[in-house]
Amino acid sequence: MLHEKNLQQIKPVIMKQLLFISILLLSVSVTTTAQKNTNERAQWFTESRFGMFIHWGVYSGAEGIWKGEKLRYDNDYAEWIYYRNQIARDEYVNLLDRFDWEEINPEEWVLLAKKAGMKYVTITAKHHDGFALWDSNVSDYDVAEFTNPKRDIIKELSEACKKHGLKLGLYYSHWVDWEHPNGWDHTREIYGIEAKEYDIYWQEKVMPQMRELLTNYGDIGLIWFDMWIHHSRSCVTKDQLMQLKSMIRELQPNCLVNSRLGLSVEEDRDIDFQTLGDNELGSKKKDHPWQTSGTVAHSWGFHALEKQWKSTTTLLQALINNVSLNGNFMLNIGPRANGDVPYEIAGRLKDMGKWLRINGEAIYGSQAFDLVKDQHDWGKITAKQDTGGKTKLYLHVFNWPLQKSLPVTGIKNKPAKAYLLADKEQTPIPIEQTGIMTRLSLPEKQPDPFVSVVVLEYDNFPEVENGLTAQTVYGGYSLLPEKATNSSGNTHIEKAKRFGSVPRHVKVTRKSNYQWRIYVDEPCTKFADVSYNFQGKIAKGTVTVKVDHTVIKQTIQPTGRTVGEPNQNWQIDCYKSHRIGKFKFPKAGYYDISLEINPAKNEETGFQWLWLGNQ
Ligand code: FHN
Repeated sequence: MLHEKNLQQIKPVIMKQLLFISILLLSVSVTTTAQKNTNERAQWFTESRFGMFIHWGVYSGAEGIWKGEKLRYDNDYAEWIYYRNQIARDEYVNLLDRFDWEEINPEEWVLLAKKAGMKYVTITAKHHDGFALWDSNVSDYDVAEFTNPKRDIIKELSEACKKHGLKLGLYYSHWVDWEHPNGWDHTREIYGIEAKEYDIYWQEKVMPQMRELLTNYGDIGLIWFDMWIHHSRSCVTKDQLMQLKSMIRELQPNCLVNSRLGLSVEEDRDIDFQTLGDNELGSKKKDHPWQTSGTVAHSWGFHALEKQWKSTTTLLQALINNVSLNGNFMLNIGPRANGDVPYEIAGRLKDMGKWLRINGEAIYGSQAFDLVKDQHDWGKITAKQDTGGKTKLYLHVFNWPLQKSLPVTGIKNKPAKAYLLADKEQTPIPIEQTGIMTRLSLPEKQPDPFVSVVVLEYDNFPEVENGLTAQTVYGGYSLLPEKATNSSGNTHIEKAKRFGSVPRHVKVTRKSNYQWRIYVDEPCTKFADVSYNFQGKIAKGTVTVKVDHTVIKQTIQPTGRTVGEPNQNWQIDCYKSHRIGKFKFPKAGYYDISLEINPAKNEETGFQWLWLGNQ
């Protein structure tokens, strides 16, 4: 995406697009270093990459339990307790008696965000329960009404953000509101609501409350709406959304708006960033800004019975994954009713901050590189390019290779320099460049307990060769049907089933061919194994592997069945690896590998993968 040569080729197209976009949007600009399709006002957002989400409100006092009963519904979103446990409006606010107002200090959350290396903070100004965390003149269902002296959490947080140099984001539940008599409550799926009734809620609560938030709290970095379905499937009309968006643009022209307003980035280019599903990490590179909001455990609001804590490594890998695909990560804290952030969350955030203090260069302002996602089995790559074209690639090594040799497949240029980002001396890491294989001899010890980062420096943007299956860290090639550059016959990939006990595969019912391209950096011999499932009783049909002029053909063998889950009568078709034979790769270079599966008539073979390995 940063490729200079590509940029030259597509310049006329880009110019046309630029003209079109700038007519549509006065604020759009594209530079060689910035992510494409990013509104000018969203530059800070893509630079920042890492933010804090705060779910805190009346529900924090319930801690996932109401009158001794655990939250109903296993998704365990503690902030849904009002709706799930069918609590009465006026009884719900009694939970505020549990709040320790002496202790509650939003500045602490901002300080934690700063320690964690986060650049913005987004708080639930109003969640689905309809309760406002600010002093609202629109509704008395607000924090000021229930505190003495009156508190205004949004004001306190906005001042703290300003003081410590973080951007402020406000979550506002516009679609769902369980408190207002005309708001959307999912029970209305049964009993319905007239459009004009719903508009009363919209005009008398949403619009004036949003006006308050946009007027009284200084610069707002972003408004985070939370309609997780497209507006066409909801009771909210496009006109209502446009009315709201226009007010934001009028009152705070620099404020970002996310796609959960109910409009996708594709349909309305004025939407600043796409919000993926809860905890849904990126799976492909996108040129517009996007973000995953994620939790450290499962619930967003504090839940006393929470058990599923993700490790710091998992959270860091989530952040890195997203940045490697041009995305952001906003990680949630669910403070308690005294403002405390649970240790399991605060501890992990501080660890992430420590990692970012050393490796932040590979995250902030970094973006996706040109190689396809999941090219390498050892980790992810992020990239940075300065205006002169000098480029740094950051190799985030998730698994430090035991044999200390790291293969990077697909880059034609030899880096000018390689070193560990954690190493202030920048001690050179030996590099061997053969064709499009960059091989690094890593130091014995992994420098970081979570994720170690190796920097590759190039004088110009490196030239990339895509379409290859990369060498795995232990020297083999995992040739999966989805990585084939060419295929014919049956190509549809069946998803893994039964919790992965039935792996991803292609159902082959007629003659089918798959082709891959690999690069071998030294002469070698590799064994070829094919994993398939065949439920016939006798050997029938053929599998043929071809490398250059060597062809090996084999009859398809029955693979039988196996037990997926012991003692549960759970039996599945067995996928077994079959050794096909040995292939020689006499010199360094590209090789095309092809596989033909020719099943017997009316008999199906499930093809999983072809493996070329050393043993
Ligand atoms: O229902 C909410 C949920 O409580 C939480 O706020 C999350 C955060 O992304 N959004 C909704 C579900 O997607």
